[in-house]
Amino acid sequence: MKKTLWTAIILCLVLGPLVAQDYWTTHIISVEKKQETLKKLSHMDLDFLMEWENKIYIVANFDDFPQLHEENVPYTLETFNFFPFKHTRRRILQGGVNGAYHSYSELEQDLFALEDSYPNLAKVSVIGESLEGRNIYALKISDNVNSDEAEAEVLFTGCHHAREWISVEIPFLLGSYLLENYATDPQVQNLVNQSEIWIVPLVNPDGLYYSIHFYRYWRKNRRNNGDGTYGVDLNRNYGYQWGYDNTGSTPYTFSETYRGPSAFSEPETQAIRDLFAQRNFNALISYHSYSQVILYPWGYTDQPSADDLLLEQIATDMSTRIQSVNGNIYGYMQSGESFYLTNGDTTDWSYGVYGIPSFTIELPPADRLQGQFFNAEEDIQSIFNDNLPAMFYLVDWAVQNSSPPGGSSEEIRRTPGIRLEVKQEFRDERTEKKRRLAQKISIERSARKKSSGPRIKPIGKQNLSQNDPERKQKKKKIFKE
Ligand code: 0X9
Ligand code: CA
Ligand code: CA
Ligand code: ZN
Repeated sequence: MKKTLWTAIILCLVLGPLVAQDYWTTHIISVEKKQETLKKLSHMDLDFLMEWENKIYIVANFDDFPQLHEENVPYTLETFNFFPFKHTRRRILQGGVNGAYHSYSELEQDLFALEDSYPNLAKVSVIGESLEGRNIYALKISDNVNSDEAEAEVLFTGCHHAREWISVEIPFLLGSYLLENYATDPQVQNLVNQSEIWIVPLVNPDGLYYSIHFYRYWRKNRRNNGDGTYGVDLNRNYGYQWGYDNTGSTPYTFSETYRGPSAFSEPETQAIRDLFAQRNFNALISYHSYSQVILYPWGYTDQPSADDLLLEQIATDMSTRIQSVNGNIYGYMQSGESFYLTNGDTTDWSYGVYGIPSFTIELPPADRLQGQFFNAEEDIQSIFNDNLPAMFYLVDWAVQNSSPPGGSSEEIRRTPGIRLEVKQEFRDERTEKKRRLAQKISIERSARKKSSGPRIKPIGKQNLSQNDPERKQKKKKIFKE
């Protein structure tokens, strides 16, 4: 105790000035005091701070990190443990580098822990490998999880975009919720028994790593584009109407919405494509943030899809269910009717090729002023609570709609562009609500057009590469966390 206090005092004295000046570029890290590690460090020009409880503490500058990765030195970021800032302190101490949010390795651990605890219900598989060699994990949840049963299949994905940390948590929490409540909650049991729920919480592990350790606003994957720029926007790399125009994605490597050299050029999108080829999904939600909205295809055009009514119906139903939890409102609309177009996104592809209802859910906050890509760690749980009934609803929808009437147990594979069924009552009452919404959107759109030209991304989603510290970096390296 005394020792801790002294350490803290000494550190404050030594590092006090550092905090003010170099807060963004200088960090304190610790490494295990191991022969192997020390040998690697000895080649580097580092600022050793102290040794304590079998760990070596180091002051590392921004420029040191690439080398640490190059040498494959495992370290822990300690900065925030020494200089706690406001409310976040306790959580960061509990949850490692990025607080209560999952890093790649934390997620890996937690997924395997779920599999270990619920071997009959949960199965983790590796569906692909990222550019930098990280695994892309899928968690399958079902009764008799090890056998492939003729049940409805629903896919939930998260984190196509690195900085959208909350989008890892929501699908992950669905997994843990289902497993933890299976034994006691008949509704959960029912749903899990009748379906195969697939969760891929982290499609872009390299990007997430970069966002945690280097640049919080990183969006794309970590493709070396070979011209000094990095990253392909994974949500522009899917193979349906890929590169349809240069508004919904761009051919420019530096752009935040760079679509890549060809459709499915990236291993991360290939992993999802290949998973689809092996499974028989009936519905999909791809989580993103932010803006609290449920979007459905098409994204590449503002023309409605052949299944516009059905997609809207499901979106409305999900929105209603979300709202019923805590009153939080998630709007809904066709993607291409929002204020920007997207081509090559996940949901246009899954709907366009497999004909399944597909949704992008943009999680909170509702707008930039309420925190942009940052949600308080304390809010993760309630964001999940809000979303859970919508997730249940979609799985239930898939269960109700996946097998042909007459109860044949044989599965149907939907063919591209198949027309789905819409409840007649919905067709009849597609209502005031839609008209009012359309009106509201068109007002917002024209306001945006007036202020900033047509079809640009909203503020806070614009190209941020000017601020990207990567520009200062010379070396790029492959590393594992
Ligand atoms: O632009 C995207 O990929 C998604 N938004 S985000 O801010 N998370 O990057 C939205 C994809 C859905 N499509 C459209 N809104 N058109
Ligand atoms: Ca964490
Ligand atoms: Ca099953
Ligand atoms: Zn996104």
